[in-house]
Amino acid sequence: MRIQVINPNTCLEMTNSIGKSASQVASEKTEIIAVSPSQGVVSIEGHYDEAIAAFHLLELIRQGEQQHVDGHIIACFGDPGLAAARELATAPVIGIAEAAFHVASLIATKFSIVTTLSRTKIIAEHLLIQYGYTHQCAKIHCIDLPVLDLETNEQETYQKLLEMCQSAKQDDGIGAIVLGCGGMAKHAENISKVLDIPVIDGVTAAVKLIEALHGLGIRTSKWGDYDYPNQK
Ligand code: 2AL
Repeated sequence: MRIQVINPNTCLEMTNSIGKSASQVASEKTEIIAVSPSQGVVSIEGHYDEAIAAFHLLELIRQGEQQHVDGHIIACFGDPGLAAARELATAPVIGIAEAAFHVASLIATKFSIVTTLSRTKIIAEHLLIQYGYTHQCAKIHCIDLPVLDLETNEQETYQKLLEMCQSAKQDDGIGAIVLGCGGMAKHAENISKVLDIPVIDGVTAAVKLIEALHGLGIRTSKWGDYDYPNQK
């Protein structure tokens, strides 16, 4: 099977690192196609960025459908354009925030999120409400470094992430940590090993969820609001 992993920002380094993380967990028979838009925003750090990114992402979803991919992943923690993408797609579409929340909720009664900038916190809060996970999320922590620092300043961001995950583990009364950015995927395994607590990254979680849906032969419903957009 083929999974299109879309980094909705235009940062190619991040697209490559997300693709690598996805490939590491994909089964032997799964091909990961990591893509990003050529136009849009270089990182997604607020509502405006999300709106621009969602517009360009939808074109990539359309292209992926034309290439008959078996699933799409929206690899940004705000899950931008998710419902609209599902209208365009017959293959399943999964956002990395919803994938991470679903998986974390299966292995812990409570989790905390460690994300990037404080201004993106509200986006995660809105998603928790929308997906029905508010009662399971203890706290949202922000490392307060720009998204692109995950590529350009890898060591410092890793250290900050590690420290924040450590205090979340100690203080929040949780059983798992969710990483709140596509660019953090590469650090999940290490942090989990060092801190000895499940650290859920949405990119890898989404790969395994898409593989599961594919195995079950389940695709996006075209009955109801996820039907193709009305022709005008
Ligand atoms: C993100 C993400 O996952 N990619 C990006 O550009 N911005 N979200 C975030 N909260 O940092």
